[in-house]
Amino acid sequence: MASQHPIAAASAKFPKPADRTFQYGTAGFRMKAAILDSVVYRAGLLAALRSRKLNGQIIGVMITASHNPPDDNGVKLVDPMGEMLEGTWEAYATILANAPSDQALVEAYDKFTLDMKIDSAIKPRVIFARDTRASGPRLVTALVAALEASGTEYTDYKLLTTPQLHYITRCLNTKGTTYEYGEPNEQGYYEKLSAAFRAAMGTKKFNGSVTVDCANGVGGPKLRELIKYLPSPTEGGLEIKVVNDDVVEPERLNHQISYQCGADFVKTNQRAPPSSHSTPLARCASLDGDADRIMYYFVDSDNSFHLLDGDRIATLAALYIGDLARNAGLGEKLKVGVVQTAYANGASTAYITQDLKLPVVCTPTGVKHLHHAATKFDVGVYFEANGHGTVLFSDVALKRINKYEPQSPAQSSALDVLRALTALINQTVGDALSDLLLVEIILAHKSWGPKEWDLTYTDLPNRLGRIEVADRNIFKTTDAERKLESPPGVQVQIDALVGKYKNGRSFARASGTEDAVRVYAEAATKGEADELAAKVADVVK
Ligand code: 16G
Ligand code: ZN
Repeated sequence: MASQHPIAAASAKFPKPADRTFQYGTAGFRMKAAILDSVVYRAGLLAALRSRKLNGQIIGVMITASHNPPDDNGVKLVDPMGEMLEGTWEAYATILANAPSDQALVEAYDKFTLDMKIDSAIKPRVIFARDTRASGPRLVTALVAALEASGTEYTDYKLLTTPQLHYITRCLNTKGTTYEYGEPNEQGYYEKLSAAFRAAMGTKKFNGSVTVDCANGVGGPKLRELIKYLPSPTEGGLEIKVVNDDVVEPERLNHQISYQCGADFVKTNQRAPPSSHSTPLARCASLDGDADRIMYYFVDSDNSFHLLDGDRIATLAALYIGDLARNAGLGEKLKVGVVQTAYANGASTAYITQDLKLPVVCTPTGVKHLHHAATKFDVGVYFEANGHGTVLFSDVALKRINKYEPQSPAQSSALDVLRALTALINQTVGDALSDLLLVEIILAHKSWGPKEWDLTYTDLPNRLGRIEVADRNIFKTTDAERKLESPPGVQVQIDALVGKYKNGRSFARASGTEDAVRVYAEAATKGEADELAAKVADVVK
């Protein structure tokens, strides 16, 4: 018998569960960690192919399941500029993951090499990292086996937040070019953020503290590390109180019941994690399990809870950056735009278009869609309501900002802050740590507490529901998920219902991560929003 192909030989150690079909979805592959070994092995092969196809540029691989429970895990690929894997390659990932045997896997791998004219002489290069889940080290073994079987040069960055891996990927691929992004290591990340933070802060002093719930995930130790690089509260710096940063017991991660922590807990339960001990009007924030999402919140003097979600961060950033651009004398030269999804509260959209007078684009759910749309503006602010987002500065915008000669001291100081923000804000992907510092800088410069921020507009009451259906795949949307084109006739019924409610708006879409359909509704009062959601759910069932 001929000796076995190294890829098949290594694959035999990570057999594919016969009864499973896998799909590279909006956030890569994600499922129970126990059945993920073959998927990670095969994702490693795809990373090697992708690197070869891009002439040996470095591809990132992140092992994380973000806000999911501790016994889940996942894997996703990062493209050379730190962006998410290009859409067409998601299908290749799915094909490799589902190859029924080791031999079929080698055939698919060889076929991709041939079809895409990939030069096998090129040495692939891959870097990877993981979050704090207990299954991480085991899955790394599967990944390394794939990288070795495919002749890939690799570096293990161990524990990182997802955005840190995106950052390092971009740094490595731009090193020595005019687009150099930073030092390609964790320390370089903290140094870049802290230098930008100090520059943006200028002589401003911080008022009060911010309490950050780290979901007992990788964001905890990384935030503690970042704090070491930031100006201390005694120097007028920001006081950051870290809570829920226990990564020794991985089962505490994102825990909604006993340990009550994380961005999802806050959004779902509309209350602060008990450990944040929030006092009236104190700033609080929660991260998710891999620190790419952040939610702010506070309790008012009457103890009512107020969530400041991704829509709020987007509007705050758009307001402030728009003002800075005008004050720096670049108002006409920097077109600021905001990208949202259908989940954005209608009041936030109205505020952006009517008060801030900025354009809004709506895209389907999933960071890659928002990110892509944001690149079309000089300054593209994008956030999902769930707290994932960032602000992108185009190359043209960066040149204008960096070259502009200020005409007055006022222009000069606005320009300094604007320049600092272009370095403070992670340009690769939404980053909870970078977003945290951004929000704090803006609030400090505006001398705003959470209440003033909250008062910029009033959210329309809304309701999000989850409906189990026989087959979610029959639900096909159009118009950035705001309308259903299939099943036929359903949209007409939704429209008729919406028409009966003041400020009514509702849509239904199949979830990309769960076997369910989500229904969102908003209306003038809470009772009406609940009623509309329930009626639309009845139509969908
Ligand atoms: C994924 C997406 C997230 C989106 C969510 C929607 C990324 C990195 N993550 O987690 O942005 O909000 O899916 O989930 O793109 P759904 O399709 O189940 O509603
Ligand atoms: Zn996440």
